[in-house]
Amino acid sequence: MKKEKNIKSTHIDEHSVDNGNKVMTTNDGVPISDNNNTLKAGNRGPSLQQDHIYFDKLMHFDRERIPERVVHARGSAAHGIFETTADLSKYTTAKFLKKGTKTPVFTRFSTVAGFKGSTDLARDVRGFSVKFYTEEGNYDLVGNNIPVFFIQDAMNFPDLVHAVKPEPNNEMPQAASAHNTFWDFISLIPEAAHMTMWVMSDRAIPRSLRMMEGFGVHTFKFLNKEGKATFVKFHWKPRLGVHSVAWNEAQKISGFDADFHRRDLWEAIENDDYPQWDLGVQLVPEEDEMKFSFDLLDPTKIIPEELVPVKIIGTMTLNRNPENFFAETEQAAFDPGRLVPGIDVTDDPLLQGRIFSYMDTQNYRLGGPNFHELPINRPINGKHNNQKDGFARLDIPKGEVSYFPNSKAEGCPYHAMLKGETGFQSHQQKIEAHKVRERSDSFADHFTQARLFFDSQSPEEKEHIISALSFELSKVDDVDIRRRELAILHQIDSDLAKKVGNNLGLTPPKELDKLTLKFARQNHPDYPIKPKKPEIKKSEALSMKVKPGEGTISTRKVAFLVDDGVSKSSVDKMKKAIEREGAKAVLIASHVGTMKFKEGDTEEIDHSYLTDASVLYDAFYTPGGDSVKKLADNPDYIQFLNEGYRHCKAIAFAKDSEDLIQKTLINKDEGVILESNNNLTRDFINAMKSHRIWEREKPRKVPS
Ligand code: HDE
Repeated sequence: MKKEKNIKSTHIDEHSVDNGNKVMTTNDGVPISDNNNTLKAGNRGPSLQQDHIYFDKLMHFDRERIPERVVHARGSAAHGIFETTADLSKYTTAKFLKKGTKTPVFTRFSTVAGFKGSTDLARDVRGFSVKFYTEEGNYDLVGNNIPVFFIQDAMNFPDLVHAVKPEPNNEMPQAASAHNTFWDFISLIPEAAHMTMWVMSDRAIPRSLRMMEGFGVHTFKFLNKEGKATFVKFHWKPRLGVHSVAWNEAQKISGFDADFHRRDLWEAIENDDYPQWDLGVQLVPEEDEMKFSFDLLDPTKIIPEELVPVKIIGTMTLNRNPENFFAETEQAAFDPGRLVPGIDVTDDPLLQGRIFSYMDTQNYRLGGPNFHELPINRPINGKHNNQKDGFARLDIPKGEVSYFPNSKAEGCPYHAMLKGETGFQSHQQKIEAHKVRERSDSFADHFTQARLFFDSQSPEEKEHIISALSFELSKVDDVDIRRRELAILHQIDSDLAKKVGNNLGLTPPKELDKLTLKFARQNHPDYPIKPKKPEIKKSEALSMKVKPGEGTISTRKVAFLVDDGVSKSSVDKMKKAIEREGAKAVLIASHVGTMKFKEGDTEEIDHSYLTDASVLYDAFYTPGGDSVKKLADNPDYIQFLNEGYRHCKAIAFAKDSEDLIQKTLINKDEGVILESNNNLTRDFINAMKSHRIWEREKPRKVPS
């Protein structure tokens, strides 16, 4: 993996503060003599009002919090570089997309529904925001890990968010869509059907932020030097493949380590295992806008990769953790309206609505209009305009001129056009229209792509979707809502609806509910409208199973289940083999501290069956030695293995483990590697490469 550190700082280093060997001061730089005691009248007397040092400290403390993001409140981020590897000059003038250009980036991943302190492993969409600090200003690609959205028009966004967030009367449940109000809303708007399928799939419970795709979601436009537009969809493809955990596992991880994804990202970067994604684009010539069975402006639709292939144009490498979470990750202001010359928005009504909200939210959250001057948000090429004043202004503009046109500052700062540069240009699209509040009937096909997604999944993935829908709808206590959603599912796939219905004790209605139809007809008076014939019925790219990623085990965490008396050679042989492939071995024993090997050597152990949990690891190995007998009597060890098996992970045993296996609920299969029957290291690594042995779930013996 590439080990190049970030190429150009984003003004952040200039602002970083080093307290090393410095005297403690007040905010005005006055040295402090005592940071333990307030000023009192006598050492047992009342505090004095003149204690400006205490007031200085508490005034700041009382204002430490700023409003969290209304959505995407919980997130983690990293710095990195983006390198363009393709020639795009035919399509866009964007300078950072010139082949060979390296651009610093800051990338923030997030969940949507939970509060800032909620768990990482919620079933949810993940935000995937990238700020490119280009030579022509900041470009933000503010996307998600799911390529479509629930709604088509920005007007419905606050309602969607209110429905999914904890309910207003009792503020429950936290970071979960499995409740009445979410499904009430979703079951009334059939346009949500496609995204609902994605959110109920394993995409919504990623194994790692480093193992998920990213999508720009909307169709955007590239503009070339002639001003010609090309429609473009953006895709981030992770080098480590696309992987998820099991739902049962996700719920347990939330308890054992609510920071699981944040920690994983942080540790990978600290270990120089830099996460990488390739950026891909789907390009559609302007004249082909109407060529498809779906509308390119509808954010509930993808362009199947079979129709327009994804062309890889560059690579992003995240290689530096933030120094300070608040100053960088929390204060980062992403906005789909941060565009650079050569990239423009389309008329997608959701995208159009986003252009207002982000700037507005940042004005509020970051305390005024000068948030651009915060180090994390500053463009590297500097900003020059006549805007002035406002809360927390950091820049000190020189001179008497703050207007344009002017003669006193020789017309500066000048329009790009005045000196032969083009500057930012909007696409000169012709518009001839009436002002209406309406929805285009080309947005009215709500089920074809939901079906395409479901039909493209492997049998195991389909089972997971059925289980997720059954879980969520079981938590809905209003039978009318359950029935309404079942009617929507029936439109997608009757077998899917039947199976979910069985778990709810309901027969799915064949027709959409009267209320659903009523709301759909508010947008489309003639609803349902006969959809156009789809171009394809299956798309391989939509299945995580069909897309095995790189088949790598790089950075995977393997638990070595040991105890005093374990054979060092048995440990070392496996350790060497998996480390060669980039995986990490973590020794777990019945106690932390010094552990004795059979051969007499010792090792310091940081993890025990008490402090760690099976769900935090990707695979398990039980080395040989005298430890094997001890482990057979250790219920925590047996639980580790049973859970690992339940979650379909690769499990390997050194020789003489037969009696021990008898004590577990493990049934031998291709993911259970025995030194006595297999090529231990090779077969274990291959089993790990397949990520999970999902087939194991069917004849499952281990309870939830
Ligand atoms: Fe957002 N969204 N959104 N959104 N969104 C915000 O902006 C909004 C939408 C997305 O890492 C907010 O700074 C509206 C789609 C991400 O800091 C807010 C609409 C997609 C992030 C906002 C949408 C997204 C946000 C809250 C419908 C995927 C986190 C805090 C018109 C393409 C950015 C903030 C970060 C954050 C509004 C729909 C992605 C309130 C009005 C579609 C990744 O402005």
